Amino acid sequence: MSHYRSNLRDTVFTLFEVLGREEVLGTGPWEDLDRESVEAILDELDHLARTKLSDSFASSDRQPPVFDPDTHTVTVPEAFKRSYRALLDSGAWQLELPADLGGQPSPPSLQWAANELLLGANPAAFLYAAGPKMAQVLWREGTERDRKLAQLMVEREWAATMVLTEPEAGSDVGAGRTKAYPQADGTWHVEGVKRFITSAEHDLTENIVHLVLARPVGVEGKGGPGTKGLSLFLVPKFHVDLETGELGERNGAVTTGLEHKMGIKASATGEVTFGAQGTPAVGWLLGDVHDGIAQMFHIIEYARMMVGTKAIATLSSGYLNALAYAKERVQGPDLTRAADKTAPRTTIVNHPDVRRSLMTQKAGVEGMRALVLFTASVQDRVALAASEGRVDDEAVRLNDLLLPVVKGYGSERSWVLLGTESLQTFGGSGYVEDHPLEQYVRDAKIDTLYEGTTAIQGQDLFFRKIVRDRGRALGDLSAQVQGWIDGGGGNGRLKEERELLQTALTDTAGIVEAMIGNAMGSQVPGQERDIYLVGLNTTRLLMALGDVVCGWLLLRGAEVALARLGEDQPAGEQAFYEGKVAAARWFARTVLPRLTAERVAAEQTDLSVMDLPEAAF
Ligand code: ST9
Ligand code: FAD
Repeated sequence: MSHYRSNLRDTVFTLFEVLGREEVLGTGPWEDLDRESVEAILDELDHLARTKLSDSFASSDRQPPVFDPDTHTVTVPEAFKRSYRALLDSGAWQLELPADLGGQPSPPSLQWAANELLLGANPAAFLYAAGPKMAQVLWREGTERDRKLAQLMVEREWAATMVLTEPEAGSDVGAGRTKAYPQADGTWHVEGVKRFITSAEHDLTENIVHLVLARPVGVEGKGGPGTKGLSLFLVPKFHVDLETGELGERNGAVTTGLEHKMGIKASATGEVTFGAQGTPAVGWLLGDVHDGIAQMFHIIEYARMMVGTKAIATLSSGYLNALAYAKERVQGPDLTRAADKTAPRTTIVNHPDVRRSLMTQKAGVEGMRALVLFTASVQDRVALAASEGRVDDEAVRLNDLLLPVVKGYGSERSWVLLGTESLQTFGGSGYVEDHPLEQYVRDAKIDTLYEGTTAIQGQDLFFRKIVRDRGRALGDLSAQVQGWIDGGGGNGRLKEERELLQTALTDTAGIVEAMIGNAMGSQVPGQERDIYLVGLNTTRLLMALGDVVCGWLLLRGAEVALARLGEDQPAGEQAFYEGKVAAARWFARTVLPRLTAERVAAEQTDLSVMDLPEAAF
């Protein structure tokens, strides 16, 4: 049986009953899609996820890809290759590509609903399959030459990597030292060592295109310090005849080591040396413009959404595995008969503490699924406007605001819930390889780290998405939440929850207010260190905002579910809607009240921890 347990019913509920996605189907670039066809696509991918795609999940963890240091090659296990093939053959990646690049355009809300299934079933396969999608960046940002490469990447299913990190440049990408030297023929020679590169080397595809950030040398006004001095170079593993697609000599971009990781072992993470093996690493400048960090951020934005979705997908399967186990595992008497040594033993799902844990998992994951799909629905607006030659500025800003929440909050909450609740539900059995939980916990830890750690997401949220945006997107989001609170839906049955959400919204606004006050205070000469007060609270704000958005979306779902509960329907549907209401109430009553304490902590933050000598830690 597959390790992967999906929850398509909740996805469909969120897409259509809560977020009204029919609105965008059958319109503009998506005129061929309707609810029925979208559900059929999801059904098919769900089947793939629970069969061929997930088949190699555990085996490729136990026998991961092997690196040969003599040939600098990586061999991927055969079972994994079959899963990868099935993923590509499904054509799921085409949903994300424009028609002129061989895609079958679809709304981002459908794409992310589909991606949850694929990422939950086999995240490493999804990562290797990034090539055709990354080709989009070449297609959008590139010259005719780059566009030819993009077409080859799609037609020939070449893989691609995003190459930023160096030993001295992790979060601080601008500290990168890799250089690029211009050549007389218009190409560049890239020189340097990059590390931690996902899909750096493997035998799944005939070619790999590396998208590399490096500092151009000898070009006036370019190549200065920091991220703005970086340019983006396309460096293929094998040289390519762009007219015929024929592969030439091996290029000088060579994998010189493979990491031995805690999790996601099927995904090969390598050190890549550019130009140090006697062969130059020849590349060319994307779009012939020196705009590297902005170009790379097109990929990073996608990848941050992807990492948050991956984390949540894993938690969802973790919860459903835990739920199934809790319904079968018999242990101990019912608490009401604890003193009676002859009392019958009960399944653990009947113990209050197990119920607390299961409902905490259910509410957490369903709230975060709604967060992902709500963000994707904002991306629907962005894409729809773009297809009409417009920019929906409000949607762009809101999406920008939500991305660090999806990535930062999504990964943190998912990993903690996976470990403290989903695995815990299994007792000692969760710790051994008989169940997927121990692998889930190892595999999901990376999500709080790559594509910018949680600290980076918190800073991005406050400094870039709130302060630099002058609070516009946050104001818009708050107004949407407030609008729902004031709307009074739910027929009086969500009154207490509305009040709890109101308090949580006010408390989160209080945290923002305290931080803005500190940021402004730091502008006063002599008070520069007040900016530390902000830095001490950026992660707190990230998590608080995530809680508010999830609470709001869960309650919107509960409002819909309450209306449906009055209708005549099959028992399974009745139970589903009851579960939606219960999860929303649980989240409102047990999670949201904590934000009052977070606000107090934010308001009471002082500089004492910054004044403390290092030796005192
Ligand atoms: C990694 C990969 O970890 C792990 C998984 C592998 C996944 C592979 C497969 C992925 C699938 C890909 C499919 C592709 C599909 C693509 C479809 C696309 C169509 N938003 O604040 P400043 C820019 S990889 C947008 O001064 P610092 C902006 O241009 C490693 N742009 O930064 C800005 O200029 P301006 C991941 C942003 O202080 C400029 O940067 N590593 C944003 O110089 C400078 O901004 C990391 O993520 C943003 N949020 O540098 C590094 N932020 O201001 C984490 C910045 O004029 N570190 N820009 O607009 C950071 O993010 C740092 O904050 C820093 C700081 C490097 C940006
Ligand atoms: P550091 O930046 O050294 O951070 C260490 C700690 O300090 C973290 O807790 C961090 O939050 C904190 N910190 C650092 N700076 C600040 C600050 N200014 N304020 C507050 N806290 C801070 N990179 C690629 O380019 N391409 C890839 O494909 C890729 N894949 C990866 C796959 C794996 C399995 C791994 C482990 C990493 C991968 N990375 C990749 C690199 C990844 O993006 C970085 O590891 C990540 O950005 C963090 O950098 P770092 O590891 O150097 O940590």
